[in-house]
Amino acid sequence: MQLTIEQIIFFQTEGYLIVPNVLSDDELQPVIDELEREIDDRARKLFAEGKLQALHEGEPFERRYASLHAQCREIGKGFDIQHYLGEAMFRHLGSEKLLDVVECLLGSELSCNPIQHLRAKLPAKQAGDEPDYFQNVPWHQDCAVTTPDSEASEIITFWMPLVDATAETGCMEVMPRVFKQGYINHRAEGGTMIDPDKLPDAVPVLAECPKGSLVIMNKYTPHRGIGNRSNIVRWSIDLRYHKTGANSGRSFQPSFPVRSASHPESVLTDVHEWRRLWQTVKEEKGQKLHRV
Ligand SMILES: O=C(O)CCC(=O)C(=O)O
Ligand SMILES: [Fe+2]
Repeated sequence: MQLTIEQIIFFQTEGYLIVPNVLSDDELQPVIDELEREIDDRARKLFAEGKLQALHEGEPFERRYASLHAQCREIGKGFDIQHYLGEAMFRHLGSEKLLDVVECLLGSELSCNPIQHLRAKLPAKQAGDEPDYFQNVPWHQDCAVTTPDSEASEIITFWMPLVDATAETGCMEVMPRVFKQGYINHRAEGGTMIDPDKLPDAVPVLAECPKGSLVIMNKYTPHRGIGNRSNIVRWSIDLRYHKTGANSGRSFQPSFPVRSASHPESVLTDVHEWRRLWQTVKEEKGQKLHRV
C-alpha cells in the first residue's frame, strides 16, 4: 500500500498521520499467535512455581494476560520485543506491507531502529494507581529517548495496535503541528515527560486507531497514552525506522537494514543473527537475557 500525496502532505504538515487498513487480521495473526504462546509458556512456568493459582486457558488474547497479571505481576517481566525475540515479531519488523508505507516517507534505504516496544496496557481498574510508565505514558516526544547525536536523523514512529485502540481501550493523544518547535525539555522522574512548564498549549487530537491501522508520528510530535477504561488489554507494538546510515539515537543497540534498493543483499533476514545482535548487547552490558 502506498500513501497518497494528501496523506504525505498531512504527515508533513501535522506531524502525525493515521493510516487505515494497512495490515489485515491474517497478517497480524502470526504475531498474536506467538504472543499467546509466550503468555502460555510464562503462565505455565509461574504456575509450576506456585505463583499462579489459575491458568485461564480458555480466555481470548484480549483478556488472558490481564487475568494472569492480576494474580502475578511477574508475568510481564522482560516481556518486550528485544527480550523475548520471537521470530514472528522479527518477520513483522520487516513485513513488506509495513515497509511500503515506511518507504513513502523515508525512501528505499530503510533500517529498523532499536527503539521498539510491545505494550500490554492493562485495564485501569486492575492496574491500580501503581506508577507504571507503560500504563499511562505521559506527554513526551520520542526524540527524548534518543541520544543527541541523532538530532539530524529522521526517526519516524509507527504505532500499531493488536486490538482496536479507542478512547475507551486507551489510545494515544497527539499534539498536531507542534513538531515544528523541535525538542522541548523533558524530565525523567515518573517516566520521560515534557517538563510541565513547557507543555505546549495545543489542542490534542485523539488518535483512535483500529486494529490493522497505523499511527505514524514525527519524532518531535508530543503524544501520550490515555488510560484504559475497558476490560481488555490494549496490546500494541511501536516501531521506529530511519534511513540506513543515519544515527539511530541508540548506537549501543542494533539497527539493521530491512529494505535496500541499492544493496538488497544487506537486508537482515536471519532471525538467529537478529537474536545474536540483541544478545551481544546484553552480554556486553553484563546483563542476562530476561525470560521469566
Ligand atoms: O502506547 C502508548 O500508550 C504510548 C506509546 C508511545 O509513546 C510510543 O509508541 O511512542
Ligand atoms: Fe512515544
